[in-house]
Amino acid sequence: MIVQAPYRTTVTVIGMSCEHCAQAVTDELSAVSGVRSVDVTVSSGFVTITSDRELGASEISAAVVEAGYGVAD
Ligand SMILES: [Cu+2]
Repeated sequence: MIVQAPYRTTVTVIGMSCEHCAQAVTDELSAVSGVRSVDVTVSSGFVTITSDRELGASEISAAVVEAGYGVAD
């Protein structure tokens, strides 16, 4: 068995204004394979994703867009 420390990725999401937005982003990112948990701060837009594997910028962006928001460069 290989035990690996989880990866943590932080992105800034644009356009969230309330807890419903945060939930939508959390739900979409949680559906990405390997994602363990998602922590969203609506006021700053900071989203920290904890995952079992290294996540690609494009798949994170795709999930955020699917939720209806965008990722800051
Ligand atoms: Cu909202």
